[in-house]
Amino acid sequence: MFREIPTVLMAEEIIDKMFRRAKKVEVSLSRNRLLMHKNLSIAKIFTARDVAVSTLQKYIRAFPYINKMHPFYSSLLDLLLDKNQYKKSLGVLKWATGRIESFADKYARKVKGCGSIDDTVRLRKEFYGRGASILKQIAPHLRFLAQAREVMRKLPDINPSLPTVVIAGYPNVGKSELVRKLSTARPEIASYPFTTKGIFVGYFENKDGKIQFVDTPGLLDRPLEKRNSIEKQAILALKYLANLIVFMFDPSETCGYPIDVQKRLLSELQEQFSTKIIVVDNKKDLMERDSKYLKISAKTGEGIDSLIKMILKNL
Ligand SMILES: Nc1nc2c(ncn2[C@@H]2O[C@H](COP(=O)(O)OP(=O)(O)OP(=O)(O)O)[C@@H](O)[C@H]2O)c(=O)[nH]1
Ligand SMILES: [Mg+2]
Repeated sequence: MFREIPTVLMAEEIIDKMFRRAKKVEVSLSRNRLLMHKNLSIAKIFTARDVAVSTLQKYIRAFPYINKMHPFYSSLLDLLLDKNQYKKSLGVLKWATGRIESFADKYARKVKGCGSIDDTVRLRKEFYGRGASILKQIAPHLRFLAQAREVMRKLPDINPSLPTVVIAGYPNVGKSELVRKLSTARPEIASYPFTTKGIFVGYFENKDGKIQFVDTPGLLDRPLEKRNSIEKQAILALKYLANLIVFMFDPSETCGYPIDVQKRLLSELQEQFSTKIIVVDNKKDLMERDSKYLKISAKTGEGIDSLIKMILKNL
């Protein structure tokens, strides 16, 4: 989703790049030495400006507007980073490009009108100083955006237009295992074998189409305001993405949580979301209880075909 956001250079790095490029600038020799030096200084000023402005503009274009994102992503980002700071930092970058552009124009004009070779050099250096100082001023914002990029790059690629099944339940009941089994395409969760810390996605595809499975971090049964950011991510997935929810019980309680608290979580979700919920009992290979729910084993794959049929019927 946000993988194409480029690496954000720090202020010092942009300044270095500006000077390096400007240093390489040459102009054709001319008998009129003053004119030649004026042209050289102006060319260097504009080169330095272009490096700074194009770098900043690249970031301004690459970081998407939070308000224009799918609500799942905008709420997720709101959870994971400071949304106001994000907007502010991008605004500050825009401000900086304007300042650098207007300084470049101003100093180019001064160079044009100056009367000595020494002045062309002095004015050019003065412009460099101004440009560098603007970049230093925005250093905290570049740092923030570099961090935001790290957060954003790790967000899952979710296609909100695909039929989406979100798997919910207590931690360790086997949600990730199930998404792995249900997915025909290799899910991203493969690299997180134990506990899911974020949202991961798998896909099931057959001749009738494609279904998106969203594996969520385990939810504990507690009020929203007490939930940590990992649990809140799960809630957002349920709220904004789910066309269908699969709620998973672990009757064996090897997940570490008694069945009663798992039941309470199910009731809570039923109250909170109007989305259809399919309930399954997992870890059938370990134990089965007397219940009306479909019994599966995410580990051995038992019951998975029936579950897929149920999902297809309900989507
Ligand atoms: N015996 C047995 N073990 C299972 C089954 N399903 C999952 N497990 C095991 O239970 C443990 C937890 O499985 P996960 O899929 O990571 O559980 P999860 O619900 O994704 O956990 P969180 O991401 O922490 O919420 C793993 O060791 C799995 O191998 C099952 O059907 N039978
Ligand atoms: Mg998991």
